[in-house]
Amino acid sequence: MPAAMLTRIDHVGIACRDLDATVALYESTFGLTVVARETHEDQGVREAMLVVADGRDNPAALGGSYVQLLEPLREDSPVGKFLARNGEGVHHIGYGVADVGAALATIGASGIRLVDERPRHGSMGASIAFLHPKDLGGVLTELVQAAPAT
Ligand code: MC0
Repeated sequence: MPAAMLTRIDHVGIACRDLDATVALYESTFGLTVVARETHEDQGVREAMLVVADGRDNPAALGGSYVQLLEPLREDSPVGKFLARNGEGVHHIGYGVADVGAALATIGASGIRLVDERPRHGSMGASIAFLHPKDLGGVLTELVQAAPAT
């Protein structure tokens, strides 16, 4: 068994049809605050990150935790296809790691299918990689190495 490599739940990614309406729902229901809004053309998605815990109270966790609301830019994108199949709901879980490249190498060697063979750019300057849901109990899983604190 490898040494524990997940440092926190970085975010829960939630697929929605109307980003602005869903942001308003999470703000009014939970008092959450949007800390970033980004469009990722390569992923076919626009998104909002709402902070749950900023991580300053727990430096060992190497980052904060968030709700990530995702609206597809196109029907043939990962979130567009997910919505057509399942409707709105939890799309993926993102876990914090100290070193996403090292985590990918260890997990890949264990036989889990990697969606991303190499880390790429994610929300808020993070370095990320996805693991295939079919090898992880039906859960699309993302590894997140947060950008260094400024
Ligand atoms: C697809 N499947 C899922 C799923 N998406 N299962 C659980 N959770 C999901 N989110 C299942 C389908 O139901 C299907 O099952 C099988 O996987 C193949 O799905 P597909 O859509 O027909 O096939 P692919 O191969 O085109 O796509 C699947 C794959 C893709 C996971 C490779 O969705 C992908 O590359 N996802 C990673 C990127 C992503 O999700 N980006 C959006 C968030 P059956 O049983 O019918 O075979 S971007 C983001 O979040 C970034 C900005 C960030 O956090 O920083």
